[in-house]
Amino acid sequence: MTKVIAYIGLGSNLSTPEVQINAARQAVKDLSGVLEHAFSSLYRSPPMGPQDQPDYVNAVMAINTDLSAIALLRCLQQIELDQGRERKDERWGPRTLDLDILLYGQQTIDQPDLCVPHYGMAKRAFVLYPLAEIAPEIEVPGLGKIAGLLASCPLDGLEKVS
Ligand code: ROI
Repeated sequence: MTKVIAYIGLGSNLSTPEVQINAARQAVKDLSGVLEHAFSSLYRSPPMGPQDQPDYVNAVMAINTDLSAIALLRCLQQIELDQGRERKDERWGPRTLDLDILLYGQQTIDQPDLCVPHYGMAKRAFVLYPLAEIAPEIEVPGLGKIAGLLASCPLDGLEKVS
């Protein structure tokens, strides 16, 4: 089966976020049908959305995979649950772990529970900057080259932490 490079956004703002991100990285690496291709630095940023929650730690991971996009999504959702993610009613509330498929090769996917490229990525510094660090030449389907996206995305308090 053909391998695809997929990009995953990782985020956490509860239960020692760095620990959550590193554990999630290992869990993704342990999936069968997945090889790690690259992993960005960790970045800290104030919450986008409700402000009465802790700062987030974010990173982006590139993998080489023969899992379908939906199979990958299900695996990522299981990792979120394994790391104590609770689905609350509050929109944009704090979370132990968020794993989003940002890109899946050059494919555009529009399904009820999976939208790729990720719908909010062009406006999110905490996604674009780590992505650009590991894929400076990447083209986001429908949105253009990463350099152009970065140029119109303010840092919004994003800082590299490691
Ligand atoms: N804000 C930041 N800075 N980082 C995130 O990963 C993040 N994730 C979210 C919301 C609540 C939108 N805010 C975020 O889901």
